[in-house]
Amino acid sequence: MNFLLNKALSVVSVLALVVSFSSAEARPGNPVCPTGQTITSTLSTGSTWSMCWEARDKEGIVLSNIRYAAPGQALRRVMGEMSLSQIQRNYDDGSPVRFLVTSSGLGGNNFIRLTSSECSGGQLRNSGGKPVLCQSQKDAGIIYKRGTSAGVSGVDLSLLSASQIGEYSYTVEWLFKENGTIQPKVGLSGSLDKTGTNASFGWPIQQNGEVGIGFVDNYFWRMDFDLGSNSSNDVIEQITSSLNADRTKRSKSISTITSETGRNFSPEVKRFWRVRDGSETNGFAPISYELVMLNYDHQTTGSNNEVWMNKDIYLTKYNACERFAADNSVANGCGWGVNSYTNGEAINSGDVVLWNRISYHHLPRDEDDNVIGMRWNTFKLLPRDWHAVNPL
Ligand SMILES: [Ca+2]
Ligand SMILES: [Ca+2]
Ligand SMILES: [Ca+2]
Ligand SMILES: [Ca+2]
Repeated sequence: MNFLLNKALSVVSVLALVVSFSSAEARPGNPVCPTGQTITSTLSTGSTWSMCWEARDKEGIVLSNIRYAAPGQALRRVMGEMSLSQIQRNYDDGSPVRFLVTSSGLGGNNFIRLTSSECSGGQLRNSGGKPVLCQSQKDAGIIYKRGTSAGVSGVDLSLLSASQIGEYSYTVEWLFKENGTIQPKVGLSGSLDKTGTNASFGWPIQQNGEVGIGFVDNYFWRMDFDLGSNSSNDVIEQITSSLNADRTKRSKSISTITSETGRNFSPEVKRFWRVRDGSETNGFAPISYELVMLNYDHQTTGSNNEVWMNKDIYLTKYNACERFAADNSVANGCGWGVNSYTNGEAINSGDVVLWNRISYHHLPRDEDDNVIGMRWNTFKLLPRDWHAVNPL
């Protein structure tokens, strides 16, 4: 009787949440997606991905309740919600900073209508009657190979959308791999929107001396990891592998991050971070996901003394109003961006959000005249001890 009453109350409270928050702020707590917003895909080895998708005016495509199952295993939640939460544009000539996600938005009218030929073999998903998302499977090549036996190959689940913001286009593609890896990518294309005459700030692209002005795009990804069945017991660890004084050995150390902070990657000590569950295991070790930096050769702190640009990642306690990494609405007492979200709250065994920034400096080439070939920027989320053996 108590159980039934509790269930009834929890259903009522879920309904109340759905009613009381706008869709942009709703916390996915219920694994049932709104009608038509479910994505499930079984890959060639038998791995399965399941999630909800939503088209928002600002962030474009937002994914929630992302769950993964290795072949023959049960679905386990990885992420509560994931979004491209800001694109910050800084021009090399010192022109004013732009926040493209909040000032223009990747969604709404800025979504580019996708055609069936752009989604060959896949399925187009509509928002407001417009095809904005292509769900498909793509050849991912060899997953592993050993000795002379045939290698094992697989496919990726690909979710792709494209947006036009002024002269530039941004293509966002999420890859979900057989082994549980998530790889979000942003592709810059379109046309240069700023030209000048001073080659110090760019690159000549016309015989008359016209210069394409360089710029840095910073892609901020917001990842509300919610590992396993409990979203409030996740732990962040920092792992380093440091050379000893005579540079003959490399020693690993692990530290738990107990309160909100911003951190920087370090190739020298191989510093990285993982989110691990506080209780669930693979039967032996705690399940976790690690952040794998890629394209770090372009990472930069940016101009204008922007303090939030001094860190690569931020780790914060979940707060529904903390939606954009920068230029967030400060109505209702919410912070402006990641630096203000990072205000000392405890995150040890809690509901954590990981913010990752990837910089890309575009120094124009003559080939950008008059369309820029796609430039991709990406990183990976890699399972660490999600399985006790290679699940494939
Ligand atoms: Ca030219
Ligand atoms: Ca958890
Ligand atoms: Ca905080
Ligand atoms: Ca979380």
